[in-house]
Amino acid sequence: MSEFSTLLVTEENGVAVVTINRPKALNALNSTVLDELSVAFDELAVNDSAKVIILIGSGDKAFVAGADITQMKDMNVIEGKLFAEKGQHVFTKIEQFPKPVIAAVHGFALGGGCEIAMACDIRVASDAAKFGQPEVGLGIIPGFGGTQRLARLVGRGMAKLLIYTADIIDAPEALRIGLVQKVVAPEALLAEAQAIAKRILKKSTIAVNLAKDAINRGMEMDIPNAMQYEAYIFGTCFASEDQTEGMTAFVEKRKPAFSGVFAKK
Ligand code: DAK
Repeated sequence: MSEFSTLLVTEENGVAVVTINRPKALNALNSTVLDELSVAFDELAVNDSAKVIILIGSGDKAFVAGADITQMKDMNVIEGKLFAEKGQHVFTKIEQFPKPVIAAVHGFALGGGCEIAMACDIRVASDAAKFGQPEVGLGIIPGFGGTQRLARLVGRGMAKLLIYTADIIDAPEALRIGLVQKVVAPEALLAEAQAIAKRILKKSTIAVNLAKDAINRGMEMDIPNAMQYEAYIFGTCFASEDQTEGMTAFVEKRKPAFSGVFAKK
């Protein structure tokens, strides 16, 4: 992995942990963080040993307190547009990343922080996590996909309530509305994300990654096209050794030993 000034990246037993490491600025997303996230995810995409990614913030106050307001404050129109394109590009890269990405959220996940968590596949929160889209209070709207991803995750009415009021909600409320999938004690946060990663790692990597693609792309289609796409992806699974092994192991009443090899039988 490259050396980064705003990220820490570790990898162990198939799980890479990407830590956004600007605790003094509550891990706010400036151009450097966005550039480094882009490089880190590019490198993890081609790193065969990293099969699940966990994204977390450093320090005990914030996951990410949003885009860096001090950097944005004096941007002109061109700089604002370039910053938005950079952010949207990175968030889309995470959303479409060919492996599962789990956000582990402790403390503030505001603005771009909530948006980057929403670009991940699964969100685990500590019971001290706080979520919100405060942009309208800054004279802007959520611009890293928030108006789109929040509405898709929690429904239009709830997304409008949160975005129009800029209300900050706590972890139990985030769980209730479906913004996060699990809430645990702060000290258990990383362990819980790792436990989920471990359960995913026991399954066919090929099937898991294809399921991500089918869900993500299908959600952008109408039902007939999405069903057709699902059938196409389902068929693709039959080109993998994992499909043969998974079904053979079932018939032989043993646990499967997946190779992750995508090879035509
Ligand atoms: N940017 C830069 N610095 C930040 C920051 C941020 N978003 N959030 C916090 N910090 C810095 C503070 O300035 C402070 O720095 P020092 O004064 O110590 O140097 C340090 O982190 C600690 O923060 P506080 O002293 O404020 O800590 P508190 O516990 O009192 O308050 C807080 C925590 C999270 C409630 C508060 O810091 C806060 O309200 N932060 C701002 C939250 C926010 O509004 N976030 C949303 C940002 S808007 C775009 C696309 C997307 C976006 C923008 C553009 N385009 C399409 C162009 C996204 C926008 C956003 O994310």
